[in-house]
Amino acid sequence: MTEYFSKIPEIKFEGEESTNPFAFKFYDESKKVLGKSMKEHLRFATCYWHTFTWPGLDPFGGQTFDRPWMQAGDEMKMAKMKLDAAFDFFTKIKTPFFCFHDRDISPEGSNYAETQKNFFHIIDLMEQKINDSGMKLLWGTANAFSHKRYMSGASTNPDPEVFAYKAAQVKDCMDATMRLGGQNYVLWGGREGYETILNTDMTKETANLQRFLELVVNYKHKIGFKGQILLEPKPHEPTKHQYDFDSATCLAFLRKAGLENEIKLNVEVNHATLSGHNFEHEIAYATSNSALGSIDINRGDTLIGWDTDQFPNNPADLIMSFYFIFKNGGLGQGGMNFDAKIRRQSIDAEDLFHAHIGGMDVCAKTLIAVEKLLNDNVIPKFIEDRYEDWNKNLGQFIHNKDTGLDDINKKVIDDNIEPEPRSGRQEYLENILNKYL
Ligand code: XLS
Ligand code: NI
Ligand code: NI
Repeated sequence: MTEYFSKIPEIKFEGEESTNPFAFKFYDESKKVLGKSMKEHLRFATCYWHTFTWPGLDPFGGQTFDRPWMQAGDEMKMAKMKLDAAFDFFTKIKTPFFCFHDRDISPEGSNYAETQKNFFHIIDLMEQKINDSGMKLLWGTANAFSHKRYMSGASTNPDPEVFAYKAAQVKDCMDATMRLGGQNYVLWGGREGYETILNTDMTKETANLQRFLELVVNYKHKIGFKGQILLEPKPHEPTKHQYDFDSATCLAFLRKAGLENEIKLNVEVNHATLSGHNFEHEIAYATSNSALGSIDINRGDTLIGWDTDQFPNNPADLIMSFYFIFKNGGLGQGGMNFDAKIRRQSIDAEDLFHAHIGGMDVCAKTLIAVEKLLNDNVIPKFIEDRYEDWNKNLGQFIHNKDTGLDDINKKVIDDNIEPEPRSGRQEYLENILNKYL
């Protein structure tokens, strides 16, 4: 048993006036908002990779964290110590869910059979911990991007052996996710993209990616996995051109493959900003196409160009995304995974708690704001009214399947149509939104 988090108490809700840094100020898990408890709406997950595995690297510097399970030595012993610490953390922070990659929880062996043995050994222990603690698994995923075998991609690698290796990993990880009661299975492309067209057959690579997704969906049905399969868009990092650039690109890919009813999206804040959109655009796109599965919550830094994966700290960044999520009935089987890491100077055990407490409070505060926004109905009503004329004669005429371009042309002349420009009222709406923050 590791003592790493032993000095930190269980985190409880104390309210806005509390000065206790180890207490929630806004996240009151049983508080009812929009008809459900905060816990049920927000469905928070702690992620295993950034929180317990990431050693504090940046592009110019090495490890800064010195966790007991990061020492040299018997790797399986370290993996078990990490598992103990992780469940200790979960039960104190009380995110109801967690997420993991296969390689976060157990080390590679000298061949795949040994890797598989290591993995299922930890899965057995994890299953026990889940049963004892009541923690739930939001999603599992396979890491097919860190090892050098994946440097030229996994399912888009020119070498079919690499494809096969990834497929082997994903099969095991899907089995484990199902066994642990996982509610989703996530596929983040990692290196599914390319660096230079000089050495790349894009047609072949994308056909192989499609084949891989088909294999995953077929296997889901074969084993009777009830969770959602989710694709996580990201525009670049690691590769220059990712095939899963953003929500629109992923959806176009899924539709071409005929898999749009089988695979939904796991949308991440910092990936949205890296793609030149923002999170609310990505969420609005996903919800308007009934494709939102789950979200990875974090933030980037406008002054740093890479995926800094910081914890969210500003409701203004999230409010419109939450608006689209909760206006559309919430996250369903998905959740909010803190795919976020503390800064590399935040080296203490308690820093992990400050980060999660802050992130959970910011999301709770945003949810409360969205409840007011929806109940006051000023912004939703404004949007509805702005498109109101589409319910009237002309709108219906345009949508009538018997109407042609020539009929519309004739109508413009016959009815002497002269559109009057109308204000978009952006500043007025920004002032209204400001009231809720
Ligand atoms: C990386 C991704 C990754 C996925 C899981 O940028 O966000 O963490 O969520 O593989
Ligand atoms: Ni990310
Ligand atoms: Ni992510």
